[in-house]
Amino acid sequence: MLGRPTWWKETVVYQVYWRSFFDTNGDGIGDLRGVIEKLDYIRSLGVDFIWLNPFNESPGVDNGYDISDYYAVAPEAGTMADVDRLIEEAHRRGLKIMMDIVLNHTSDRHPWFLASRSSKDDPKRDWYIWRDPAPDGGPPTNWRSYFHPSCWRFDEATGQYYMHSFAIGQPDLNWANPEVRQAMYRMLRFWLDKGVDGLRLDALALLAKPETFTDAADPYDIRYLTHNPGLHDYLQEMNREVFRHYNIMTVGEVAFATPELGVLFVDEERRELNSLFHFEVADEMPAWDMVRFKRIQRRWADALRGRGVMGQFLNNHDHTRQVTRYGNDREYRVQSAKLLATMIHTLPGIPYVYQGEELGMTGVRFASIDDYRDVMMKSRYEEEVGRGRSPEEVLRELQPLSRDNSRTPMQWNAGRNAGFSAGEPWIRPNPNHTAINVEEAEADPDSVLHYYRKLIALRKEHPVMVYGDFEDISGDDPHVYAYVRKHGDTAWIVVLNHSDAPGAFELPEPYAGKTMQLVLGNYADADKLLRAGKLELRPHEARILSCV
Ligand code: TEU
Ligand code: CA
Repeated sequence: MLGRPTWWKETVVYQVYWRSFFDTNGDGIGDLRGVIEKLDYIRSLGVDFIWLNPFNESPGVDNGYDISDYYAVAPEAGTMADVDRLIEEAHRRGLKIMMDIVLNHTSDRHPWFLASRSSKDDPKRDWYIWRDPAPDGGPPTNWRSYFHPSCWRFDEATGQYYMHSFAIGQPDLNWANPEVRQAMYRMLRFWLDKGVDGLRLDALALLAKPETFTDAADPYDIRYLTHNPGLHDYLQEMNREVFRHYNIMTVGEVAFATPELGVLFVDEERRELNSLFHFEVADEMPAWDMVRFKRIQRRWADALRGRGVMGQFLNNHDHTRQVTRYGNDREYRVQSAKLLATMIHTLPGIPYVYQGEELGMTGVRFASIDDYRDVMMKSRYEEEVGRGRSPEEVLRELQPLSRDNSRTPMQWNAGRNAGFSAGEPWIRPNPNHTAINVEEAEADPDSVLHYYRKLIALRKEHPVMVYGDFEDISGDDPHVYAYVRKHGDTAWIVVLNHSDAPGAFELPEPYAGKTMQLVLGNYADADKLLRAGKLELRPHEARILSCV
């Protein structure tokens, strides 16, 4: 169902949020040398690709997504020599490197923006989005930013507002200007010529701005910031000018993508991107809803069948850890983490593992807003408290989805700072690192970690996991999810009981009564061979069965 065989369709990606991964110099911030030191660990998982969050020079307003020099490495991350060595050492181990590229905005300290804001006549003025104040002197429109009540910031020097879809320190570039586009293509070639094997393209849906700058009926529904006319012209041009000249994998971060919109980005015939992330789950589905999740998967599978590919993930550096948000991180943490992994790795698409997910790491609740670092959470907190609401109540409300849930240090061992740093970490470690950590997980044959290794290894042996067609056979059952992946003579049935209660699943024709072999399950004592009519399932039980 994933069309013609291609290397990047067969990959598994491991996301490294380097500033929280491993600190080698005791400044409390993870670094590129830390990634190099842990390459053997990463390789031991069986993954193919490492996605590194941005490591370019940046004032750090949004943890590196505000770039002030695309050609320089942030000093806290390391040096250009470290990048070169990381690429080399990764390649030596058969691992590929995916860079995270921020195209929509720069830092407000980037020389381009400094020039742009200096005068209305500056040649770089048109590189950003400047507008006159509204007649009352206020912002040009009522649009919100992802992080702030308005996406407009008044600039005294020239008496105009600039647009920032994210933080105030992240002014949006004007992609309608061909000079901006060429500058970005040049930058992409620079990194690809270094040997980078893949690109994760940040906030891609926002590149093209609305055609008219008028108030939105509902400013909170920020879809107006995305999918505007011109976007696909830019992507086709980017592909012509850059992507098609390299043997790379590209993945677009596409907010508010529906299957209908999504196919426009990844349809192989259109030659834009290889794959995308949609956010129908991570951003748009606040709490776990199995029926809704199944529909999302069915709709995407139907839209992309034979045409294109998507990434499968439930968490990343912007979203609360999956076992906490969607599973049960208490009584069933281990089984639940394994069930979610089984699902992500057996649904059609390219699976992504976010650092620490392979340990079943959980979200965090810090006692005070001062322990949080995330610019998005902090500015929402200020906005709500500024309205006169109780600070405690606002904190409680923001904690479950704070982006810091996934940004606490990687838990290497039970020791000081989870083994992450010898210094004072930039963000506090999750106190549960004493029980949940790599060292413990290595020693326990039933750990989430060992399960991930088995799951990832399976993909290398069984093309059905990559190329198999997908059919949901569980209808709208609110707890049990069952589907078939079929490829040539191979038919796999995945059965998942996403519930704290036992469940059952009756296999439909033509599978009822067939003999099946257990490929992998998350309960050690599950039957290895069974003639299945009705399957009895324990809480959070996951089984991959193969028809024999
Ligand atoms: O996120 C952009 C984004 O569009 C949102 O979908 C994201 O889910 C948001 O943070 C709400 O949860 C990207 C990066 O992943 C994020 O870390 C950056 O802050 C942002 O772009 C700006 O560069
Ligand atoms: Ca460091």
